[in-house]
Amino acid sequence: MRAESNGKHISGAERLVPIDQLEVVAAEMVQRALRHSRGRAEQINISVEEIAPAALQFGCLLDLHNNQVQSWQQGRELAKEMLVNCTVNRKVAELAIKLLADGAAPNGQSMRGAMLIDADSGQRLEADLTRGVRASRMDLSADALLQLRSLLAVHGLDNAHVIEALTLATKVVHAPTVVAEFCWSDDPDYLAGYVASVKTGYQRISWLKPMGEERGGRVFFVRSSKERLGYLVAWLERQPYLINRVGQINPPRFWEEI
Ligand code: WAQ
Ligand code: MG
Repeated sequence: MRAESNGKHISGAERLVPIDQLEVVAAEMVQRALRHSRGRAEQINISVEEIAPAALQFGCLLDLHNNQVQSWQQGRELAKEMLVNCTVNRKVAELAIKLLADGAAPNGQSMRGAMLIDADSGQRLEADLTRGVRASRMDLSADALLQLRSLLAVHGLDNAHVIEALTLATKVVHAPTVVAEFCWSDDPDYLAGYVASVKTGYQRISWLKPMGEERGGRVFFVRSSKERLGYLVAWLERQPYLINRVGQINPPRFWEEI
């Protein structure tokens, strides 16, 4: 589902569900587009496609680490160090933070999808700077979702932002040639984000932008030849990926201990 108002991106969401749940899930998507903190959608696109069960790839959810910072400035510093730790060039990590902060689309707003950035050179590789690359066709199995929600509830994290971001990040970091992902929300009242990689898991950062800020987005850092980029984008956008195992949800770490 993709919703917009006046050309501004409002909300997007992806699901992978058994066909008998299609009507309920489609209705949930419409509701979500109409009651979003970014505003009410004027245009809602829902696209549905059948997927052969044999095409599914299965995965295990990334472990979640919850890093509590005391300001968004501290959050961005932490994100930078985490990206460097994931082998992203320091200058490139700084550039990515600036792009998200300034609004990465050419009109200075949030993009609909993610930037693709070369981890060494900082070059932007996505073909369309407004749309970006949209990770799609990923979801949790019904069992994995139930299990995850009860684990998250213990830490006060059982909300749709966390569940959807963990799901998306798990698919994205398992894509060929992706080094790390960095994200903060475009919802004005949701201030958290994360750095994720296969090695470090999902490193949640509690505060990455000022309250009320609508500019947010995602960066997929890659180390790929030009020839393989097409394959990467096709995999991110089209490979069905069902997460049927849940990782660890760790207790919060505070700034002093990080
Ligand atoms: N593929 C690529 N990029 C996307 C996708 C997608 N499927 N969906 C959204 N984006 C981009 C787009 O630029 C949005 O503006 C931006 O990401 C943010 O999307 O507490 O809520 O759905 O652990 O606002 C992360 C922290 C919350 C969760 C992320 O993102 C937590 C969030 P949003
Ligand atoms: Mg949003």
